[in-house]
Amino acid sequence: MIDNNFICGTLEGFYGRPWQTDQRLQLFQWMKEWDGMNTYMYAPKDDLFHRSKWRELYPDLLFSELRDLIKSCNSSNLNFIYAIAPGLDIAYSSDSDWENLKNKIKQVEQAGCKQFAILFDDIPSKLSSQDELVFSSFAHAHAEITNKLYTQFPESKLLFCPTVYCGQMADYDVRGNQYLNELGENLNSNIGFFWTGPEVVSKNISVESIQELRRVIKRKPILWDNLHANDYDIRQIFLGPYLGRPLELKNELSGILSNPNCQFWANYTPLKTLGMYNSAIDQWDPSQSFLDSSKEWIQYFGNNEITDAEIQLLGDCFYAPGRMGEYGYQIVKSIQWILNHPPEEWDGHLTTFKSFEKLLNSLCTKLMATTNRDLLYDFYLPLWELREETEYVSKWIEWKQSGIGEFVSPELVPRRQGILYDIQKIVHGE
Ligand code: GDL
Repeated sequence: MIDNNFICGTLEGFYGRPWQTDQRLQLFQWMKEWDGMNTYMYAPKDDLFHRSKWRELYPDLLFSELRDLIKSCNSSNLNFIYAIAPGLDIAYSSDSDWENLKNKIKQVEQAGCKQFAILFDDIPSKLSSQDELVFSSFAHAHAEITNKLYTQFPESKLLFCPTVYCGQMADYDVRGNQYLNELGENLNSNIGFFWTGPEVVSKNISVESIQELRRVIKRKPILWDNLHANDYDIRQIFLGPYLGRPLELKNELSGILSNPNCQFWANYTPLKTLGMYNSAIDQWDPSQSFLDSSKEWIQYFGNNEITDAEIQLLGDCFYAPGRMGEYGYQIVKSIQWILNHPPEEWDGHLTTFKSFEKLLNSLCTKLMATTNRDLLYDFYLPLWELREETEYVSKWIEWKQSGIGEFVSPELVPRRQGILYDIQKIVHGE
């Protein structure tokens, strides 16, 4: 049985261009149809009124858009959580900032929202001299303002994101972290507590790590899961399934919200498989869940000539942070072999590479003709780069097989130049 009190869903909480209204409506439609998903949290870092201008009320047009969004979410039987992120410049001890915060929440409440979150991630972690006169510590300020908000809106659910939100930020000493211990003592125990795992982007999360955290914060945390987030590296995209979290982890958590790729259309499989993970009882097979959900994902590709094999190739190449799908590993292995061995030893590796190249090219051609242009643009950068690199290898193979002269790069336009690459060369070497 799925626990209906377990929060599970999507968190739009990345840096970069927020999703469009029609994309969010599509998301609600998906989540309504899927098992295991019940929540959407609105926290786009670059909604001006969520973070930079948190004090200001939404102007009329944006307010009515937000109201419509909340309505659609609720009518899909999903919980809508509105998050506010005042931490960049709030004066914790100021009465006027308290009024600003209260008024903003009241405004969103009038739009029909009943659940809120207050976020203190990625902010300056030192109190101003004015606040130091009133609060003994950063945790004291956070607990006090969040508890006050909780008391002010007794009908609403409230979640809290700390400034230390992963093991790494606690110098991997969660038990000894003063900020977390103080919050555990002082933050009202009915307030939800976000955590991203051992790292900001946690490849794996162990049951023990969360048990340790629970003892410190005195409640079950909600996982703010950045597994599929890609806002920190625009050249990557993650299409793989929900993985690296044992099923038993759910017992230690009060919820999981996935903060996924900025590119909306990349998120079908990551989110669908999170719902599947939440519904799973005693067995979890990420690769199988990927295969199952990608069969449904294909209908959104806007070209019914695209095949299962092409979608799987896409997923296996762009799987998860630091991980590829099985086919991705085979391709890399074959390229490595080819580059380091004479042509007479290439055998099956050449076949693997050639069939990969063919599949990739046919996928790209079909995507170019898709009627879902937004989906195409979402995949453009990583796919384009992969295709260029593949073409390069292909030309090198041709040259090697011909046995003639020097290898001449087939690149027609210069790539990977500019200030970023120059700095990287100096810092990290060639
Ligand atoms: C973060 C940010 C999040 C961002 C993610 C990945 C949290 C709590 N905050 O640190 O907004 O999308 O990293 O870059 O994760």
